Amino acid sequence: MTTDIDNATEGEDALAARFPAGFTWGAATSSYQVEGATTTDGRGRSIWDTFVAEPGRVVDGSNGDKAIDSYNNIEGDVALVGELGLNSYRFSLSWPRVCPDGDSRVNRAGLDYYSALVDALLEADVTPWVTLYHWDLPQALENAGGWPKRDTAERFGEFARAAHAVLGDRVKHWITVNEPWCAAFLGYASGEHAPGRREPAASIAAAHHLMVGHGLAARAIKEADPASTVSIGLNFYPVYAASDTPADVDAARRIDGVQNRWFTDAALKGAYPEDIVEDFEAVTDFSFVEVGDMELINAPLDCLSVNFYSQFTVTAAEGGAASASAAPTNAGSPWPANEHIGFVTTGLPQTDMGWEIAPQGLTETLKRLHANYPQVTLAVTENGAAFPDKLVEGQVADSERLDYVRDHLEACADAIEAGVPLVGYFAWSLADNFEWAWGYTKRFGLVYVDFETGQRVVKDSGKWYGDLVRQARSNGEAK
Ligand code: IFM
Repeated sequence: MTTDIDNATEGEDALAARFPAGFTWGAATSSYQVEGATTTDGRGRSIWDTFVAEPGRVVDGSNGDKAIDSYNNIEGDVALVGELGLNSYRFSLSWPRVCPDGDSRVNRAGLDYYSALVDALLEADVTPWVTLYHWDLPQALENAGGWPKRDTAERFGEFARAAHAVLGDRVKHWITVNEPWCAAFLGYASGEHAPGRREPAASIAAAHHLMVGHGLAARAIKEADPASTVSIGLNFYPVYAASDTPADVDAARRIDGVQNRWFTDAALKGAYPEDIVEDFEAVTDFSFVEVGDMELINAPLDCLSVNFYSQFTVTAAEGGAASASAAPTNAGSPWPANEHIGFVTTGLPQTDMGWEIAPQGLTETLKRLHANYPQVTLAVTENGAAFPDKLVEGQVADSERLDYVRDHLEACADAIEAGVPLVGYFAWSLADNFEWAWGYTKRFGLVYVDFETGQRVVKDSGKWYGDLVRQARSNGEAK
């Protein structure tokens, strides 16, 4: 006779067996969301420090001043990564911690923190994956015009070089820019993210300069260490039309184009998709694109980092949520050409963000990316879900998150079996943290954090993920 628990264990063994030896198993965080210590050891001000201080920008009026205090807790956080059995950890560098004024002056104390984190990870046999830009632009660069200005991209290339000069002997996996879609369009078009500007034309220039910055950073890292793995982190969503009317089908084309093809085609084909260029021409003349930019953006990449959470269904008809703030998802309304596109729900279960749970969309996305860009390996560098967790008698029984992670890992295994060169999976996030404009109201962690005391408790989903990872890694060693 088997019990439910036996069945669950058999299911997990079977899932673990579907991943290849050497697979990267990780969890991810980002600097502003976890570090705190925003004025410590010479860190400069970032656009998020400014943004959160403006009334109404963050739903609970909170900020990242303390976050989950990871800056002062290297040992504890690395121990958690070890407790989960992970072989990799993805974190980002705070640019203003390294370059407080965004210029060539490097703050050695800031780099010392990352150096100590890297050493602690390596000591624990955990491979660091470092993201260079996860949205905390030095305020000094925003004061000079921000990402819509080309100079910001040049400064980013210098920052990448400086960071690599200190960490590159030990860090071999680099992600240049995380989710430029959010940085450009939520930051400069819908204004929901820092710096909170609502300037459609500038947002498209920002998107371009984020990609120029990506190219400059990729080149700097590859020049310094040709053996390193360079990647860019992009967020993908399958996009469906709400109906087969030509207007809805065109709405889906436009959202798919800006969300799934704009950055990927630039990085991996060296050209922006023509249909979206035509859409954007309604608001910009592209005079910010210089000769040689597309070749630079098309710098050889080793890996494409895939962040995946949900799917979109869109309509051109009245009745859908018309803007990012009203949308059931985080989908922005980044430029006037889509101001009549709405986002509709389809009845699927949703997370606490209101994001539909659609794991088969991850398989679909990975297969599509491999078909369109066969030259790179793929890694899922973010995947996870917010739910309103409760700590009860020392336990967080987050079965919905556990199911979410398991179903998305099944989706990854399906993609691998279909021939997709998927090399890794990072859960978002290692621990509950500051969820941008949602403050501390949304919990994504595998580890629960008491935001008052900083106490960490591994949730049931984290325990489950840890067991799966240990099983998969031991299978790999036996192979
Ligand atoms: O918390 C964010 C992360 O910073 C970027 N990707 C999406 C996550 C969940 O919203």
